Amino acid sequence: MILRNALAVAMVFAGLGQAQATPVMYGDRASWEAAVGGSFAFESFESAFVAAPSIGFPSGVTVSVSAANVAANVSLFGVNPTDGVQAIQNSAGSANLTFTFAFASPINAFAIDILDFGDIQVPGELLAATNTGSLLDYLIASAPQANGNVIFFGFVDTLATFSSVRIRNTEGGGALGFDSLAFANVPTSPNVPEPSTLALLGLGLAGLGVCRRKREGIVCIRNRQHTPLRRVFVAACSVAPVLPRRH
Ligand SMILES: [Ca+2]
Ligand SMILES: [Ca+2]
Repeated sequence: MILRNALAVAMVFAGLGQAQATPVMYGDRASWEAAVGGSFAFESFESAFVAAPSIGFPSGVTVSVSAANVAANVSLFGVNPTDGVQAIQNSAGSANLTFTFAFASPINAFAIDILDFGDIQVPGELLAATNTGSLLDYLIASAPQANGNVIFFGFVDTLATFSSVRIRNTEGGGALGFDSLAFANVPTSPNVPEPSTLALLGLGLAGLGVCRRKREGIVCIRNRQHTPLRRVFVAACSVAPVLPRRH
């Protein structure tokens, strides 16, 4: 019983660490390239290909789209390449048009130019997610935007790798294109170090002690000013009692 509660408290601490692990976002390509140390793979979508729902490119990325096909594009509806003479696009205009960029091996850094989002003058959002959940419907931009606009979207996940990125347009109309994809798996030093499993267990036992004292009415954490650490203890106490008991 004690061990179960301790593990439950440790899980609360582990969850807290993950909640703090938000990827670092970059507002421009130069900053992103500096962050990854100038070493990254690059995909300009210049290779010859036939429009299809899913297409593999020479850099190792596979691009899939939720409606109709990924198509090559040379300046169509304001979708203008930002590198070379070709971009990829879909102009089906379907609701929740979603592009997925999948990688042959895990990465932790991603950057791309998004072309011509949100120019049909209706409300909408451009949202991003990683397959690991480190990004979950992250808001890149809101519609409306001007015809032919280019939005840079780049981030580095400092705590975990991922193998795909999904970009979704809720606007429900218009074309959407991409060019100048850059990606890398770079060494990172987390901003918030995660405690080791053993340390988590120790903290869990400490949290359990507080819970027991609280139940006995000696100390009531809720009546005190809540520092961040106390809030974790309170969260742990609220989790521990719901575990099944061994009789
Ligand atoms: Ca290109
Ligand atoms: Ca357009």
